[in-house]
Amino acid sequence: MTERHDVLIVGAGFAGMYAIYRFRNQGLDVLALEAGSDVGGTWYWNRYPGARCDVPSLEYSYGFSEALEQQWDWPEVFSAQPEILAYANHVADRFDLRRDIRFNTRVTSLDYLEDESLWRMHTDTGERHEAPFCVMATGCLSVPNMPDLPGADTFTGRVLHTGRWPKQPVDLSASRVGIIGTGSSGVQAIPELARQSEHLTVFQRSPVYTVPANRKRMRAEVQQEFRDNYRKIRDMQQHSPGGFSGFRPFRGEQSKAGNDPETATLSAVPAAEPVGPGAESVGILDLTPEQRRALVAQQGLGVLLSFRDAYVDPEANEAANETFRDGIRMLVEDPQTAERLCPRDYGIGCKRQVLDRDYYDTFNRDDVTLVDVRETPIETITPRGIRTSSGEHELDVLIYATGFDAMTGALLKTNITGAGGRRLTDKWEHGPVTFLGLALSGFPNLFTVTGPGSPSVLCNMIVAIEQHVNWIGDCIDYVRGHGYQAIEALPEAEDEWVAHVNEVAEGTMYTAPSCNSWYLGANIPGKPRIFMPYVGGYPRYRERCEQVAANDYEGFSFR
Ligand code: N01
Repeated sequence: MTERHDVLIVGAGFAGMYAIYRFRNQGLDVLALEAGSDVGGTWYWNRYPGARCDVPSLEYSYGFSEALEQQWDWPEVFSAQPEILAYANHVADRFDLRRDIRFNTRVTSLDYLEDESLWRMHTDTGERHEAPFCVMATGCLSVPNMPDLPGADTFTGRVLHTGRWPKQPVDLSASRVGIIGTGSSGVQAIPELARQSEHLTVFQRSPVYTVPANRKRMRAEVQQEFRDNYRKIRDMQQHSPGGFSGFRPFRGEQSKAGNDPETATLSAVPAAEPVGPGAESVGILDLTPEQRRALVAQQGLGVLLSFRDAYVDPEANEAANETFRDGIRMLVEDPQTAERLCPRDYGIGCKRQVLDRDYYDTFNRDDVTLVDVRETPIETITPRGIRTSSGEHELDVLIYATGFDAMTGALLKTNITGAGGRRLTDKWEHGPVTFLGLALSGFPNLFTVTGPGSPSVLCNMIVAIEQHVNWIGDCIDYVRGHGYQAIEALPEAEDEWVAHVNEVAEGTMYTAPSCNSWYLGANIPGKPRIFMPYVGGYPRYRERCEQVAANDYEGFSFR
């Protein structure tokens, strides 16, 4: 039997949840399909020890409901995964979202029926649904990357991935644990795993530039000041490159938003910590190496993120990198381990900034071993552990913190076939092509929330999600209101947008030849090397979306 709806939504993370609320409120009959057994998306799947958000919770929260803003209490400035998931659950309860969600249901295919102007969906539970509109709220980091290591399936101990952490508590107290990967997930998990396990072995391929996270509890007066100013704060978010207001009530001042997306992200990172010396005016090259080291000794490694020249000038970047390495040498007692932890072949600003709690200190513990797999490569996984070129490391538990097939992974896995039988896998053979990261030519009435080509992961995700869902909701109303059956991005609009996305990324550290990040798809063998998010800043992007809508959806065709 086929169920018929107005809009099908794939995913019930923060994007899917808001889409249900928004579309329902405009009178549409919606159904969301979710592979997990409950809401929360990223925060549902990533339950590994130490998981927390790198955006302040008062900003990483929905702005669509004033009552919600006024009533939800955040326990910490940067909340941990359980709190964020509790918030998602509260939102689902409060707005009765679950009645329109089919859980434990994975979408296996989506086909566009041109004659009927309908999307037909099949699921792994054997259901069939149809709707004129389909919204992919599948998240940017939702398909875990499992590296293809020889012997991987011979390991007889327990295997876990940080992005698919079990719901039941994992007791590691008597376990020798190995972890592969030192990105954001690994860096957050490693100190906790060291505390929880008998022994931890860290298999590191690329060392990381990580800075201490803000660890402050939420003060009632801070939360209240946010509540009192929320409308202004939401407006400030709309004008900030990274979607952060930078509102700092505890200092009795409101910082102005940064000038580029990543530094805006970073400015949110040490927001409650001392920031660099007149960060806007002083370049790192204006300081002597001794002055730079003294600054790090006094203020911590995070201070190096506040030098804007380090993000655009290779010489300044290397000065920051070298000062960072000196900082690691100060923090890690064993000189050999310290050297192994020093990143050398890429610079600060190439990858998503990593935040930690006690990361470098963890390597001063006797029960933690660092294995540099560039120096001693992994030869094979064995039934008992991991054998590198220097010998076997016996393990009871092997954890992959090896990241995700980011931004395109979930969309390509869904088996989407558009008009004329064209498959998305073919359209994106050489990398993702979209108009505004929202729509695709050849795929009428299909929308992507925070898709490739939109600010997405370079922006406060909740701000980006709300903007996209609102735009899509308005667009659906426009199509229906004008009696059209379908809207579709024009190929030339798509080409022009993709060229612009590439142009603004050029010359930044993100696309430096030495940089190999998941932003570029470089973490997945064979994935085309394309810088996927839009780096031109959220306000510029938002204004372009608004202009398209105001001009009767220029760049789209209607049927
Ligand atoms: O994934 P990653 P992640 N052998 O791709 C290594 C968000 N996030 O899950 O760099 C050995 O960054 C790989 O090594 P290399 C955030 O946006 C946010 O950690 O490719 N190692 C790397 O060290 C983040 O950027 C938060 O050489 C292998 C690691 O695995 C994004 O998610 C918390 C390997 C993967 O790092 C992804 O972070 C967590 C192999 N075959 C995540 N394959 C917060 O909000 C891969 N690696 C704080």
